[in-house]
Amino acid sequence: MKQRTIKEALEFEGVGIHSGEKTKIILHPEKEDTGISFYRHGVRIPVSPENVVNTFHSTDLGKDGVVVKTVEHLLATLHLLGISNLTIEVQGGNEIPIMDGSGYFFYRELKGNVLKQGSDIEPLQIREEVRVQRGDSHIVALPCSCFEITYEGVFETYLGRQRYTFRGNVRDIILARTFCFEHEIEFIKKNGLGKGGSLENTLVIGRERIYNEGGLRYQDEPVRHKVFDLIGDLYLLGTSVRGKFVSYKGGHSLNFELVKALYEQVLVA
Ligand code: P76
Ligand code: ZN
Repeated sequence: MKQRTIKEALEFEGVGIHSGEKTKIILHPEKEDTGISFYRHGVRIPVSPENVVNTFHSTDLGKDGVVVKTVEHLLATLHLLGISNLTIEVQGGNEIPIMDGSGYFFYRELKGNVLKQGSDIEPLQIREEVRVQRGDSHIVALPCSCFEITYEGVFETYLGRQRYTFRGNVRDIILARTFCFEHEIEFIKKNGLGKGGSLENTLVIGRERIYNEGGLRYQDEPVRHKVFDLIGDLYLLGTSVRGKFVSYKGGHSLNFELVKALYEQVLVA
């Protein structure tokens, strides 16, 4: 697989879902073998499991006291496009703009701007089964030359049990928005999170109905979004991944446990 960057700098502006602050990000092309990093207040934060500082309701990176929150949706879009060399400058707030809650805006602007570079990059190949578990949640990674992700969720609402498998068609997940349950909002707000959350950027799910006008974009939109989140968290490894993944009720913390286990395998190899 060829390394990729973008043809020209691109900007996005919007609020952070958790901080509520307005932030501008500028994506800059980078040379081969640079990798992906965030850049804020003069500090470069390479995308790596070593720089993860939080996984509670978002995946946040940090280094030398500088933090960039909620990187997962942008990373998922970059992973899907195979963009491997890029600097993301973060101005104003410290959180990646949530846009409409999905990867759609990032994907729409980036898609026609991908630039293939000369050198190859080896995707990280799952070579043996890896399993992480916490309580009744688990994620299994299995060897496969494919990239396939299954997510199964059990929701305490009329949504019930949903299961979805992604087999590579970006259109099937790119519009899936982040979501929250009405009965969780108070707890989330008490933790100082979700300050930028609204019906413009989040699917708000009540016990009996969806609050957003227009309803769902896919009948199983929440599990499609969970697949999207896992694609983003896997890109913390810094390279595309090849394998089959099955997540049962996983979230960012368990995704990160898997990433650490895979990272250790790469380090010893
Ligand atoms: N999101 C995760 C995710 O997508 N990670 O990548 C998540 O845990 N969130 C994001 C949304 C937050 C809660 C935490 C949120 C959003 C909206 C509101 C509150 C919290 C609200 C509201 C509102 C309701 C009615 C009227 C007006 C505003 C998960 C999905 O994995
Ligand atoms: Zn998400």
